Parts: sequence; structure tokens; C-alpha cells
Amino acid sequence: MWICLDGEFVPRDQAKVSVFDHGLLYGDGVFEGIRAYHGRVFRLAQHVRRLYDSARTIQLQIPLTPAQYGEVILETCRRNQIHDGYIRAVVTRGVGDLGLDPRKCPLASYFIIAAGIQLYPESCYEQGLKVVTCATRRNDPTALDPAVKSLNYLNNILGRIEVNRANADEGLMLNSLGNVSEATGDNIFVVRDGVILTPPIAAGILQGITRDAVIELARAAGFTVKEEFFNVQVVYNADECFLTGTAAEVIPVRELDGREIGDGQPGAVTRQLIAAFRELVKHDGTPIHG
Ligand code: PXG
Repeated sequence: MWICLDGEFVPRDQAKVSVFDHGLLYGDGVFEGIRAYHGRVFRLAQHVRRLYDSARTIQLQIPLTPAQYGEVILETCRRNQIHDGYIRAVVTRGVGDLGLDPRKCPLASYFIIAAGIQLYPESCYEQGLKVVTCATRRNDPTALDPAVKSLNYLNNILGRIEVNRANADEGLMLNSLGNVSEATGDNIFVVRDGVILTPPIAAGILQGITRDAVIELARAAGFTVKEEFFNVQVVYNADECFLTGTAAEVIPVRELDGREIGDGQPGAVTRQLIAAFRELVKHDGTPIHG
């Protein structure tokens, strides 16, 4: 495995960052998780754009143009002969001193890992996930906006610890007002009477690339999709519920907090969108080889 580290390709065991890197000391940095399918990088431009938006929000200067960054991602796939895989692109504040002042970090550091992917078993797509509502609320956007895909994922990890303790598959996080925001690493959708609902960006969520793709697919298939605030009762009473994310793609939810969603089986709309998404990734992407 070859890792791209600050523009050089180095073997996995030589890909190391300093203990003085503020990405490690303070979670001061940003990242993306990206998929390659069938020799194409899915929605590369959108991921690069979100990476640069996240960086800009935290005033982090990436030492490449977005076009160069996209090209380095493709080159990392080529070096590792990736056809289908998972790509992690990380930019950190770089090496500084022990103070938190980012001015002490003259140069941002970046690395890209292109690897295989640990997929959810197919049975999860057939039976749906068991989800619990986390007691931990999603970060308040007025403090740290979840729209920034930062290296500080402790809020999500605290949610994930609750999920593990409950022996569940994923956790639903509410925002500080009690509205549904997102899962610990996925966006959420519900279906009621054929209408699809998902929380708006203002609910304090990451604007998922998969979420955007699913909204487009659903609208193209003739569904009404509304970005609206809703509470957990709307999820309990939904006909269907599903999550979206780069790793999970489109995945049904069969129960929330021990309550069956609909009849407890993946619904027709969810199944249609899973099929549409699997079709989309076959052709929608930047070719890795020319
Ligand atoms: N919300 C959050 C908080 C995320 O971290 C998504 C939604 C879905 O966004 P995309 O763009 O992927 O459709 C994410 C991204 C993991 C893992 O190992 C998951 C994500 C990121 C990093 C790791 O489960 N999800």
C-alpha cells in the first residue's frame, strides 16, 4: 500500500505524522471519506469542494489547488490499483508548538489513503438496521458546525459508544432543540404516505454527498422530497426510514429504540432507492484511468 503524504508516495509503515501536528494535538484539520466504484471515483468534485469548504471555514490553507487535490486522489488510486475501494483524504494544520494558536503551524500537512472497504453485510440491506436515539446531542452549529467535516469527531464517537452499549447498529442524534439531525456517521430520511423527508442543513448536519445524490434520484423518480425539521416521533410513526452515507450507501432502518418502523421490513421506496443508487455508482464518477 502506498500512501500519499505531503505529495510523496510512501509505503504504509513509513506514513507517519509528527506528535506536534495539531491534527493530533487538537483535532485541528478536515477530512473526506470517498468511494471508488467500477474504476471511477464517485462524486470526486463534490468531495473536493466539501473538503475545501471545510478547510476555509476553519481558515486552513491547503497547499494545492482543488484541481490538483482531485488529481492526487486519482493518482493515489492508480498507485494502489484501486478499482473499488475507500479513500480517506485528510488535511491537518501541520506541525506547531504545544499552544493551540494555528499561526504556529506554518504549513498544512495532507495525506491520502486508498484502500479496500469493509462493507456492511448484505443481510443489513435485506433486514434493515437496529438504531437507537443517542442521549448525546449533535454538536450545536453555533459552537462547531457539523457541516465542517473536521478531525474532531468526538461528538459522533460519544454517540457511537452509546450505540455499542445498546448492541445496536447505528445511533440517531438529535440537535440541541430536540429535532432529528443525523446518525453518527450517516444522514437520515423517513418516508410517510409516499413523501420523503430529511432534516435541512440548518438542523446541524453534514451535507452528505450520498444524501444529495439520493435527493436527486428520488426527485427524478417522481417522489416529493422535503427538507424539513422533524422530531423523533415522526421517525417512530414513519412508514419507512433509511440512512445514507459513503460507507453505508442507502441502508434501511428496521427499528428505532425498540420500535418497529412500518412493518419492520425495508419499505418499497427504500428498496427502489437502494437499486437506483447501485445503478448510479456504475457510471457516475471520475475515471481513475484516463
Ligand atoms: N453525517 C456524518 C456525521 C458523517 O460523518 C455522513 C453524514 C454521510 O456523508 P456522505 O458524504 O458520506 O454521504 C457522514 C460521513 C465511518 C465513517 O467509518 C463515516 C463517515 C465518515 C467517516 C467515517 O462510519 N460518514
